[in-house]
Amino acid sequence: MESVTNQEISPVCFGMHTSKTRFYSDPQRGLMTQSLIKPVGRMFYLQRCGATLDAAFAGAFSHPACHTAPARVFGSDIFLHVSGGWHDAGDYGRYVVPACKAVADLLLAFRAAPEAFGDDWDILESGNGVADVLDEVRFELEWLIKMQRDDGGVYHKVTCAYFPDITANPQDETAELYIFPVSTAATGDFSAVMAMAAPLYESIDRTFAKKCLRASVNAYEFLKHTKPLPFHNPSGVITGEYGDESDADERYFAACALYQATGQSYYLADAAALYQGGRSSDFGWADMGGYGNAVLYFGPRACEDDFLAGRIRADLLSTAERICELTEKSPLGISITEFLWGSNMYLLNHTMTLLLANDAQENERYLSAARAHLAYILGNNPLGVNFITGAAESSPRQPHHRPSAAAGRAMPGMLVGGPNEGLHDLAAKTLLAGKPASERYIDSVESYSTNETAIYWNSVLLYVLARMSKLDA
Ligand code: G3I
Ligand code: 9MR
Ligand code: ZN
Repeated sequence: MESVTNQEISPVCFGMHTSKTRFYSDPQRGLMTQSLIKPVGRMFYLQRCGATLDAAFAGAFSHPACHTAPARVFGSDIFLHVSGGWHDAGDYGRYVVPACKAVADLLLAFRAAPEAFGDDWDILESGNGVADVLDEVRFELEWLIKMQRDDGGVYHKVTCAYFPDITANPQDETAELYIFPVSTAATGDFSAVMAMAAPLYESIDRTFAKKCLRASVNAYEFLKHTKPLPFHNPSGVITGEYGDESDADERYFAACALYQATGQSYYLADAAALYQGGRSSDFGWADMGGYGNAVLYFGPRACEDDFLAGRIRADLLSTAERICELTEKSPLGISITEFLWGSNMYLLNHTMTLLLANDAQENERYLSAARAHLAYILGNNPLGVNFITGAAESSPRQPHHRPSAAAGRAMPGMLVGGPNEGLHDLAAKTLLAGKPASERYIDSVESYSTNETAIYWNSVLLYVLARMSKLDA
């Protein structure tokens, strides 16, 4: 391993990043990781919807309150107030399922490495005595609560029917907003993250913590008497679908989180019945079983079902072993073998598994694979691209992200999706067809399937950065 000399490290937007991230020694790696936490965390603030983003905090990305009109419950004459939350990605949709993945990542990150999270992200709430990551998550939780019906079911998403022009600012998207039907995946995820949140906000605001727990239980009760309700876009609606044919993992996640929050054996029995073994160990927006495992196994409440805890542990360790084998065999030094839409997220989800496995049983092999994965994101990849905007000379400058396209500059601190072998957009089809899968990425505003950004990609990145900054400090 070569090391970067100090002369080779050039500060770009916010720190010591270089396209030569392929080679860096331990202290430099620690510093790099640390300096990325704030911009990557601030991205959530900059994605806020329904609130004025003041120039003092948001600079070029300031905007008046957007998407504040009441939204029509699809197919009805009922209008509801559901403002707030973060814009999902390069579009302005707000989708419950991926939002819950983002919240789960951020809450797990705070739980595992609270010292990595300051009250100094230069957001509206900075300096209020609460870690900014918790202020940010609360902003999302308040919106999520508005997406719940009185009967406990949670609407799948609120979006327009179409995407606006790529240079539309948030306040420019004024087409009618629709609230789409309740799905059981959204309801399960919602129940889970509300239960995760309740104990964390207990010492900050008891009333809010109680509200989260009530909302969680209400969603859970709805699930108990409701058969799977998968979501599909109605015809004529083209905004994100986030469809998921199986809600068993979301139900499991909710049972695990409610057991942690309440200690009631009723939820633990449900978790044991819903546990799906190795099939439920992932951390994708459609695969939330890994979060159930993490929440149940790592406490703080000890899992009273020793058998279940043992299976989760074995599952976690064997998944980590498999990830290590793939990493060690791979010419790219990473564990993913296919490059799907958002490949960078899949890679970081694996990194999260490695870090959790290391918590269950310390193993240098897991950490070394985790470091290799983060190094890939920071530039040690076939394209030599650092996939985080503003982080290095090689970072994306033309993300498929409307506020960036409107401002004429990339919002900093955003992880792009990365190589996608599927060639799902015209730029990719035209320019990348002859390339190997790992090089099917283009820094073009046109390429939504390789160069978009998303809250639930940033959230897992933030988890990894927070944990690695501690490990490499
Ligand atoms: O699950 C199948 C897998 O079984 C199969 O082997 C593989 C090969 O084709 O495809 C897998 O499905 C993929 C699916 O994601 C799950 O990974 C689809 O090909 C792929 O097209 C799909 O991409 C999703 C994309 O929306 C299009 O629906 C991305 O995961 C998702 O992150 C992305 O999300 C968009 C929102 O819709 C709108 N907002 C922006 C956001 C980010 O681009
Ligand atoms: O801009 C949209 C992006 O946010 C979505 O992730 C993507 C996939 O659903 O779709 C993008 O919108 C494109 C649409 O699907 C097809 N016409 C071109 C749009 C990009 O400007
Ligand atoms: Zn908005």
